[in-house]
Amino acid sequence: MSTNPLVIVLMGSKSDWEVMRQCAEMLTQFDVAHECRVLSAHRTPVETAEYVSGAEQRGVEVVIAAAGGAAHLAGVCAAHTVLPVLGVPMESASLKGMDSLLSTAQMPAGIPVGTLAIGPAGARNAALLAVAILACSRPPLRGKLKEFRAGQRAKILKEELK
Ligand code: RP5
Repeated sequence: MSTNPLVIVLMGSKSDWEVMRQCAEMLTQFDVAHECRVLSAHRTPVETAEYVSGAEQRGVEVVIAAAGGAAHLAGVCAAHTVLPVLGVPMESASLKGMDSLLSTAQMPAGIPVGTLAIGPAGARNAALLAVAILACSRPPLRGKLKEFRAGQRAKILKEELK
């Protein structure tokens, strides 16, 4: 789904895709047009800056950026746009994602990154938060979000422990 994306989903490596596809799937579930790309803050710094700088002009409203280690992709994205940037820390081999979490969350004042949880929960919640942001000016989307919450509630309430 990539025609006139409202949300762009960036990740620092294809190795992040297994987790970040859950973000894309959630956006698809809400029929939110999005575009997913691998772009790295340190391996493709120029291309990352160009892509994110041009996002607003393309009609993008939310940027989601996922990275592992101290790669700091979300912060770099936020430096190049005033669109809301949501960061998803990827679980890393050596520090289990604590490095990713801190490099994404601990932005100095002035350039914010809304940081989600490490890994799959963060990937899914980034999509849900993007939907909530978009829903501020799209009542039908807000309706879908309420339906989603109602579905979760119903699922919990019918659980039986045997
Ligand atoms: C980061 O480095 C990526 O976001 C990824 O999580 C991590 C490892 O990348 P690969 O070495 O698997 O490409 O930039």
